[in-house]
Amino acid sequence: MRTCLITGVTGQDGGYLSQFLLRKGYRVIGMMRRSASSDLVTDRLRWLGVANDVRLVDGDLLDLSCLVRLLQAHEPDEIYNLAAQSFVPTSWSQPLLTAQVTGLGPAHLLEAMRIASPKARFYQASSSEMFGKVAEPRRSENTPFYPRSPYAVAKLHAHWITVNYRESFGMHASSGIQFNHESPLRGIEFVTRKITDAVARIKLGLAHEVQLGNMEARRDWGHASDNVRAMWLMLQQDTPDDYVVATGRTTSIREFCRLAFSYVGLNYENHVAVRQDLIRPAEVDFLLGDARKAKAKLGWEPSITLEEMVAEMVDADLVRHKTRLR
Ligand code: NDP
Ligand code: GDR
Repeated sequence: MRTCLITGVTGQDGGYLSQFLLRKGYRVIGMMRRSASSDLVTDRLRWLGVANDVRLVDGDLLDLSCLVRLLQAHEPDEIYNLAAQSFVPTSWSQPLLTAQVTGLGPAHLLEAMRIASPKARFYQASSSEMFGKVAEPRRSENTPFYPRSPYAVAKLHAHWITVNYRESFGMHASSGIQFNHESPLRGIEFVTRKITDAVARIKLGLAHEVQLGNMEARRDWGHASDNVRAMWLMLQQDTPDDYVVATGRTTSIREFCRLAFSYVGLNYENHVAVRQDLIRPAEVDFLLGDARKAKAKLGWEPSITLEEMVAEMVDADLVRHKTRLR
C-alpha cells in the first residue's frame, strides 16, 4: 500500500485529492494545522465522506522541525503540497504572512524532504496567477510570468524553488500550474461560490442582492475533482516536470452570474450590485490556459463542463440553506 502526505487537507483540493487517493488504495496522511475549531475545519472531508479514512496529523508549513518529524514517522511515497494562504485579496492585507506560508512554506517542506524523504515524489500547487499581466492570450508552460499580487509573487518563489530542487538535487519534484478550479466545496470568499451561495439565498427569499467587484475579469474555470487527478498523474511519471492544468475556455464573472442566476430562473441584473471597494489594487483581467502538454504527456483532460459545475454548486447551496431553514 502506497502512502501519501497531503498538506492543506482541510481545503477544497485537499478534500477531493484525499477522496481520489483513497479510492486508488493509498494510505492518506492529512496534515492539518492546530485549530480551536477542528470539528469545523474538517467539514469538507465529512461532506465527501472521507473524514474517517484520512489519518489527520498535526503540522504547520511554518515549522520545519515538525515537517521533518512527520516525514520520518510516516515515510510517504508521495507528498502533495496544497497548503497556502490562497485568497488573493488577503495577500494585500497580510503580505508578509502570505510570503512566509505560500512562498517559503514549500521550501520548508522541500528541505524536510532533503533531510528525511529524499526519494519521495513531490507535487507543488502552483497557480495561473503567476502569469498575471501577460500579453499572450493562451498561457502555457513556456509563457513568462508577471505576478500581480503578493500571493502570485509568493507562488513564484514556491514554483521556482520546486524547479530548483529538482535541478539541484535530482528530486522528483513537479509543479502543477493550475488554473482556477471550483466545486461545491470552494471557500465562500471566492467569487464562484460567493455567487452560487447568493443565488441560493436569493431564490429562497433569504437575501435580495450580492455585492461583487470586477464583473469583466475572465477566468478559465475547471472542476476541482478533475484538477486533482492531474496532480496524481504528474507524480506517476518517470520524470518530474511542470504542467499547465486548464480547460481552455475562458468566461467572465458577468457570464458566470448569468449562468448561475438563470439556472434558478432569475435575472442576475436584478440582484448584482457592483462595489468599488471590491475591485483589486492590481487585477489579473484575463486567464486562459493551454493544457496541451498535460493532455499529450499525462493523458489528462477535464470531464466536467462549466454549466454542469454551476448547476452542481447552486444545487448544493440550495440544499445547505434549505437544511438550515428546517
Ligand atoms: P484552500 O484555501 O481551500 O486550502 C488551503 C489549505 O491550506 C487549507 O487546508 C489551510 O488550512 C491550509 N493552510 C494554510 N496555511 C497553512 C499553514 N501555515 N500550514 C499548514 N496548512 C496551512 O485552497 P485550495 O484547496 O483551493 O487550493 C489548494 C492549493 O492550490 C493552494 O496552495 C492554492 O494556492 C493552490 N491553487 C488553487 C487553485 C484553485 O483554483 N483552487 C488554483 C491554483 C492554485 P485551514 O483549513 O486551517 O485554513
Ligand atoms: P482568484 O479567484 O483571485 O482568481 O484566485 P477569485 O474567485 O477570488 O477571483 C476571481 C475573479 O473574480 C473577480 N471578482 C471577485 N472575486 C472575489 N473573490 N469576490 C468578489 O466579490 C469579486 N468580484 C469580482 C476578482 O477580481 C477576480 O478577477 C483563485 C485562488 O484559488 C488562488 O489561490 C488560485 O491560485 C487562483 O484562483 C488560480
